[in-house]
Amino acid sequence: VEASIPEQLREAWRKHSASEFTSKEQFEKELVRHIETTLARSLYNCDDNAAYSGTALAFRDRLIIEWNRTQQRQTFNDQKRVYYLSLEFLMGRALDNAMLNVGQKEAARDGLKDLGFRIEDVISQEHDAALGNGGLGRLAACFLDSLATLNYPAWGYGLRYRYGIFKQEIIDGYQVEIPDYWLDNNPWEFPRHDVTVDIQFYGTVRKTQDQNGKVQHLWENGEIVQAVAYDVPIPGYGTKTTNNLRLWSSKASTGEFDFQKFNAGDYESAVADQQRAETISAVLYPNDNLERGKELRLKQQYFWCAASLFDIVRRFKKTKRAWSEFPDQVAIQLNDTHPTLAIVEMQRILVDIEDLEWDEAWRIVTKTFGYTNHTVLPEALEKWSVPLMQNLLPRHLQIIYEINLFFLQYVERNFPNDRDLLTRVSIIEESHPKMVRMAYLAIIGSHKVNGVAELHSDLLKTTLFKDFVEIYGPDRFTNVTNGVTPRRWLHQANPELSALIAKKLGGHEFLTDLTLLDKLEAFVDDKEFRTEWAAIKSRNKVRLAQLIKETTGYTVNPDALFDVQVKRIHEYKRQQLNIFGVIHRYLTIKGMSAEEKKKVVPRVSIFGGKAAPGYWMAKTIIHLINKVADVVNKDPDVGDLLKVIFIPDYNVSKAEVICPASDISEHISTAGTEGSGTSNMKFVLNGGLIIGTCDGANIEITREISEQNIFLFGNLAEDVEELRHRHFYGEFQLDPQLAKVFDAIKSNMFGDAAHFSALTASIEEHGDYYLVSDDFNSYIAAHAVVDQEFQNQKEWIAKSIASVARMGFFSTDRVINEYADSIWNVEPLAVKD
Ligand code: NTF
Repeated sequence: VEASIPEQLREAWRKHSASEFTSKEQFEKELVRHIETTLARSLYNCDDNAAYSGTALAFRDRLIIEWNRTQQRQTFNDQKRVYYLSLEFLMGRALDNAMLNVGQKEAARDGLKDLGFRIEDVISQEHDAALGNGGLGRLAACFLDSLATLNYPAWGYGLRYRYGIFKQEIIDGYQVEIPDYWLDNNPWEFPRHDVTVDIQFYGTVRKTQDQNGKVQHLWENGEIVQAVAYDVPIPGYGTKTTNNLRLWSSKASTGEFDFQKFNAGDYESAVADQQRAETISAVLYPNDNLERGKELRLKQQYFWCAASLFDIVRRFKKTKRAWSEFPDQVAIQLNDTHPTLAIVEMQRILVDIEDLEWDEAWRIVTKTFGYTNHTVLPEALEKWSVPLMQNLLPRHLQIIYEINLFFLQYVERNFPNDRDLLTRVSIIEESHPKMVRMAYLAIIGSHKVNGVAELHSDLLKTTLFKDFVEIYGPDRFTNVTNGVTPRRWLHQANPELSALIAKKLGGHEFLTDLTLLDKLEAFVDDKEFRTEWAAIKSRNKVRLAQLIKETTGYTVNPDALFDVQVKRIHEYKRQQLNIFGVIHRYLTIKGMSAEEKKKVVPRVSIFGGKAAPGYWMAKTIIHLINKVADVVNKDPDVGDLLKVIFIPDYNVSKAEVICPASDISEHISTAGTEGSGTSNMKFVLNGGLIIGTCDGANIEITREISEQNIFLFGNLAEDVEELRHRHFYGEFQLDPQLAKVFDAIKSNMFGDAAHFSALTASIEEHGDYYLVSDDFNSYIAAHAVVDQEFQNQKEWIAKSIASVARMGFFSTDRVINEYADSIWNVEPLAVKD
C-alpha cells in the first residue's frame, strides 16, 4: 500500500504530519490554542470546565496521532486481531487515565498551574462514561487497558448508549433514578459518519434455488436501521499502542423508504421512524445479573452484533484471503451471552451471502468464537422467546434450528437412546412459549468456554454445563480468573501509594509487571516504611471523609475503622447481612456501660451501590440502610463509635476515591453465587483487608495472600444446596442474634416496620434462600476478630503490606495473556520507535 503512493506526496505529508507535545511549554500552547479557538473562550471567561475541555482536547490530539499510527501498523502487519464484543464498557473518566498512560501528567499539572488551574479540579469536571452496570462492564474496560498496554491488536465493540446507567439520588432514604445524558461535549469520541452499516429487522424469508439448483434463503422486506460508528481511542500505558473501541449508534436509514414518505408529504411519520430507529441505542438496560427478555434489548443485541460482524468481515475481505483463513486472522470473544447472535450472524453471512457450504462455514465459526460466562444465577441466564425471535429475526431463528438439529444429531450418535439428555441440552427449551437458550448456543458455537474464577468455572462444569462437558469433553471448558488494571486501580486511584511503592522498588515497573510487588514483602518489618504506608492510608481516609461530607452531609472521624461495601445492590451480594450486622452492633453499643464503651473500636460502615429500578427487594435494602443511618448517626449514646453512611450514585470515579480508603471491605455473597468479584481485588491492592465468604475470587485471593490476611466466614458452596433443602422442608431456626435485630426493626426503631417486612419475611418465612440467618453468627464473630486485630495497628499494617505484595496475580495483564495464549492464539505487535 505504502509503495503505491509517490515519494513526493509522502514527503509533503510527512513534513506537515501532526506532532505530539512533550513538554510543559508545548502543552500550554496546545491548551491555550484549544481554549481560544476550538472553544472560543479566553483568559477572561475560562472556568474549570473550559480548562477541562481544553486539556482533554490537547490530550485527545495526542491520542489520535498514536491511534492513527497504531491502526496503520496493524493493517500493514496483517496479523490476527482480537475483537471483544461487550454490551457494556464501564470506562469512567478518561482524562486522568490518558495523562498517566501517555506519561504527561506532570507537564499538564505544571502547565495548568501556570495558567491558573488546579489539575484535580480540572480532572473532576469530567462526566463518567458509565456504559455499564457493574463488574462485567468494568472488567471489559480493564481488558481494553491491558490489551493496549500489552500491544495486542485488539478492538472493542459496543453500543453508544445515549443514556448510561442512571444517576442515583437518595430522597427520604429511597433510591430515585435520574437519566444520565452524558454525550454533550464528550471530547473522547470520533464520529465516523463514513463508517455505517444497514441493519435489517423483521421481514420474511423466501426459499429459492440458484442456477445450479442450490437452495437459497432470501431475507426480504422488513425495516432497515443504520448503524453509525463512533470511535474511542484507548491508550496503553507506557506504549505507543492506542487501540480502538468502536461504539455503534442507531439512526434511521437514508434509504428509499423515507424518501417515499417525504415525497408523499408524510413528514410526521418520517420523523417518527427516525426516532424509533434512534431508540435502539438510546439506553443501557440497568439490570445487573438479571435478564428480562424485552424485545428492544434483543434489537440492541442484533443491531450491535450485525454491525460489528459486518465491520470485521469487511476488514478481513480487504486482505483477499480465503475464508478458511478467517479464524487465523480473527478471534471474537463474547462477553457473556449478550453477543451470542454474532455466532448466528456469522453463519448467515458465510452461508447465505458468501455461499459457503454449511459444514465449512460452521467450522470457521466455531474456531473463531470464544464465550465467557460470568454468572450461574438462573435469573441472569438469557433465554429469548421463539415467537419473538421469529418475528424480529426470522432467518436467524431458522439457522438456530439448523444448528440445533446438527448438534442433537451429533449427541444422538454419541449417546444413543438418551432422550432426557437430548431434551436437556437442546438449544430450544420445550416450554410455552418455547425459548432459545443463549448460553447453550454460545457453547455450541465456540471453541472455548470459560468462567471467571476457579470456583465459578468448576461450578459451571459440575452443574450448569455438566451435560456439555460429557458431550464435548472437558477441554472446551476452562478458567481465566479475573483481574483489574493496576494503572487505574493503583497508580491513578492511589498516587501516593504508587509513588511509595515505586520509591521502594526503584521504579514503576510493577505497573506493567505486577508480580514485582512481591519485593515489598522484604519491607514488612521496616518501621519507617510502615509509618509511611499507614500515613497514606490515613490521608486517603481523609479524602473519603470529604467525599462523604460533600455527598451526605455527615461528618465522620477518619481515625475510625472504615468498613466498606460498594457494589450493585443484590440479595445474593447480601448487603442485608451487612446492615443487620450494623444494627446488631448498634444494639450492642446501646446496651453498654460507659466503661465498656471505652473498649469499642469506632467504626464507620460505608455502603454504596445502585439497585435495578424494578428490583424492589434491593430498593428496600437501600431504604433500610438509609433509615438506620438516620437513627444511628444522631444518637448521642453512640457518637463516634458508629456511623452509617450510604454514598449516593456509586460509580467508577467515586470508586477511585473509595477503594484506597478502606480498612476492611465486605465481599460476603452466599457461597457459590458470585462469579468472581473484582472490587475485592481493588481493595486488597490498595492495602485494605477484606472480610468475605469462600466465594468467587475470594478463594484465590486467600490462596495468594494466605489465610492469615483475610477474614473468612460462612457456609461453603458445597453445603448451600443441603441448607436450602432443609429450609424448604421447614427445618429453619432464625439465628437468635438476628432475631434481636428483627425485633428492633419490628419495634419501628428505624421507622415504619411495614417498609421492611418483605425483607425480614424473605428470611423468616420464605426459606432464607441466601442463607443470611445461617451465616449471621459467623459473620458477627468475624467482625469481632476484625475489631480485635485492628487495635494492633503494627500487625494490621504488616498484613496490609504483605497482602499487597502478593496481589501480582490479579492484574488484567496476566488475564489478557492467558486469553491470548489459551483461547485467542494472538501475538502482541511490538512497537518500534
Ligand atoms: C458479573 N456477572 C459477576 O456477577 C461478577 O462476580 C464478576 O466479577 C463480573 O461479572 C465480571 O466477571 C454479570 O454481571 C452477569 F452479567 F453475568 F450477570
